Amino acid sequence: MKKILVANRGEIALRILRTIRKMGIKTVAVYSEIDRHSPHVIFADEAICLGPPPSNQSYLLGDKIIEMAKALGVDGIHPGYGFLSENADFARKVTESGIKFIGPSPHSIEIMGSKLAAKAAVKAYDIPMVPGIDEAIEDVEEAKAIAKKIGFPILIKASAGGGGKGMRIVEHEEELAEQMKRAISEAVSAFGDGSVFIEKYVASPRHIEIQVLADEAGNTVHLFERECSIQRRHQKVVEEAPSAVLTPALRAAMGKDAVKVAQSCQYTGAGTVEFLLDENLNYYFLEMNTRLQVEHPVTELITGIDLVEQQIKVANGEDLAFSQADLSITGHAVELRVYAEDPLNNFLPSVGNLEVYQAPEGEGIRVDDGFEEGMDIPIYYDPMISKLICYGPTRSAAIQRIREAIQNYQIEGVETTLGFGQFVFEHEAFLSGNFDTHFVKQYYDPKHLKAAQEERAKIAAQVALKLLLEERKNLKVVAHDTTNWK
Ligand code: MV4
Repeated sequence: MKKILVANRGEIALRILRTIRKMGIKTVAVYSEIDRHSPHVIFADEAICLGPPPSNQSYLLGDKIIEMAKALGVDGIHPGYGFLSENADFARKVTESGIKFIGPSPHSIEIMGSKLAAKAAVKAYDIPMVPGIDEAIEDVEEAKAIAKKIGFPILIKASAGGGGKGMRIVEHEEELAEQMKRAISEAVSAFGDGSVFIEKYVASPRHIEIQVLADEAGNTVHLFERECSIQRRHQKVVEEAPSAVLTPALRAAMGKDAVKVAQSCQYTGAGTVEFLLDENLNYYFLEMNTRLQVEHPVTELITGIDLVEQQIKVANGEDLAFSQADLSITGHAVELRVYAEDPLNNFLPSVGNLEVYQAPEGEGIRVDDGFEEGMDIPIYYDPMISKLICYGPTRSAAIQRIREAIQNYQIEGVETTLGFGQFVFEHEAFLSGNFDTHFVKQYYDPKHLKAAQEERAKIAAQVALKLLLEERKNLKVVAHDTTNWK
């Protein structure tokens, strides 16, 4: 490939463009009117305006992007994450127009986009699944019988759902009919597909996902796990690799199963297989994400592999240059998503101007961002400002480094999740590795940040007072000297 277009914005567009350039390939950016001066646009060799800020008039205009790509002689399109990245129709149209889609086939995207189709695909591969059913259910009496068999509490899930949308917990038989009716109507209005199914509810799971890579020749490897349990309302906030709780044997078993999941849909490129891990370290396949994930950098830091480079090589028809035996984990990486959100005010988006923006620098610190000082955070898109990723030889070294990096990260003009991240990285449950997906709900209260803020204000006041007193002393000396000096 000689020229690649990145159909995305913000930090991920810039991160992908950097690898494309590193590979000696020409870069094309796209942007909406409000992103005209964004770093990803400035960085690229060429850039195309797609239209007004709303996504459906810019970054979601697949046909327009393909048309522009053809006009510029682009031979590959990278969709990043979000927007068009998991749109099978877009992937198909890109390929049909003679351009390489840097991602899996439309077939893989379609199968894994439906939870029921995914369950059907992996059925023959002997992958551990949460007890439940693998077909859509409509009849309430039938649902009751199944729920009684697997035991309450159960979870009703939408087949087309994702990120927790359309999920309902049912604790008792009496609520089932009502909850099922709601789940179906929610699924119809949100996804245009009312198929729901039932699973046993795993009460205190960890969210562990395995990164996989596959080439067109059928070589499939895994790049170990990422721990993503620290999230609020299905939005991940802190991720790390490796997980503090996986043993080498468990890691190998989950890795092997993730590879099988990828093979079940003839997967190519980079993908992520999600598992739930219960308190007894039993794991269950949940779903597969057919895109590059936000948290991919932690995997890059512990494996030394540039995942975007691998995506491009695979899309170009090249075989993977390494096998499973060549891969190993070195050190530990932690990531904090820095959102323009107010952790003191229920994480409400806090858009505005980045009056001060200074990212930390140093050994073992990586910041993936797409904004600069003075820029506005637009209201139209996801409010993530950047990802702060720190690496160290051990978990505690990586955590120590990110705590210092957070202190050296200066952002003013908008509220951010930096302080919230500090709360996580100082929390005993996080430090001991003894946490699950309920961490935020269980431990976080804005009062913790308020207390930390007041403590900082107190120290600042004391330092200011000390400086003032010293200055007064100095002034006195000067005044005294002056009077005696003839
Ligand atoms: C579950 C579960 C418990 N039991 N399935 C949430 C999003 C979607 N990917 C699947 N999710 C869950 N499925 C069973 N059978 C709990 C969750 C879940 C969750 C999973 C991963 C990370 C964070 C989560 C937060 C709440 C619920």
